[in-house]
Amino acid sequence: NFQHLLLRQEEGVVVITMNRPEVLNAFNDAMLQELTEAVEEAAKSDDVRCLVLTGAGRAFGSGQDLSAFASAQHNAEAQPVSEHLKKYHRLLSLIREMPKPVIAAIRGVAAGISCNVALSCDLRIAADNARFIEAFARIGLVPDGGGGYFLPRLIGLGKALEMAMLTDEVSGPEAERIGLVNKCVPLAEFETETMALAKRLAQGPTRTYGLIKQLMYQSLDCDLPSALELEGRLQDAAKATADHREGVNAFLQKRRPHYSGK
Ligand code: T3D
Repeated sequence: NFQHLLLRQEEGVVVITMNRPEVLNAFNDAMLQELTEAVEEAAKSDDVRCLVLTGAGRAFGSGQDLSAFASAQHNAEAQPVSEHLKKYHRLLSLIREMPKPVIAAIRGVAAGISCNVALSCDLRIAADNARFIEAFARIGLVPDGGGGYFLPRLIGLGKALEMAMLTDEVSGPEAERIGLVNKCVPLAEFETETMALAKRLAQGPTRTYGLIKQLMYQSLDCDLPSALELEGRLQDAAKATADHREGVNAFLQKRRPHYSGK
């Protein structure tokens, strides 16, 4: 039972909705902690084969709750912000490392660290009213929550610097054009399209998706010989899955595969 999250599960998909709509789902400590717990549970559960992260009301999220942030700043015993950021880092690592797909579904604004939590997910679907804002420099901060890592890798260094320095809003259609999101859809179709994508992934070869995440994310940061060595190891693992055998059998029998996620 969560105070600041809504959870629902349907056909192997768990939808986690950040639920502080009165502040556009800004992160306070409690919501961050609950989200980390919910993501950790979803990562462990065999019944969950795809996770969707979204926001209640008119926004995905407005970043760190600035009222909580301001009061902490005025506390003489406040810990350094780098200590506080470790709590976000745990969430980001869980999302990247969980061996199943994670989708960020963005309607309305995604600002500051909420934007970067969305960027840490494997796929992003946006409504056409989405607004992505790397708001940090507006209040004299550098992009945190992995922004300096995810942004240039997704959209290239030039665009990353532009978003971080100018802090201008990027719309949903523009986000799709520059590769910040995979797909932008009309607001009226947003929920249907999100669930269709999530259910499609939940019916896929889950273990292989986990291996694909490992291959892509580790290859980004290593040289070609290491990437090819990694590819060999991961393909050995994929070859040993029940879903690989099912995929080949289904092809030979000219039928649709039924993947168990194993
Ligand atoms: O502590 C650490 O670990 C450091 C980490 C920092 C990471 C960060 O995320 S820094 C960036 C923090 N976020 C921002 O700077 C964004 C602040 N919000 C805005 O600039 C605007 O609200 C938006 C551009 C996101 C949306 O604008 P708009 O016009 O659509 O909505 P609004 O009217 O500004 O907001 C609606 C309400 O939400 C409003 O409250 P009210 O007036 O109705 O009572 C507003 O104050 C509240 N709200 C929006 N964002 C936040 C917030 N309240 C607290 N914290 C927020 N981040």
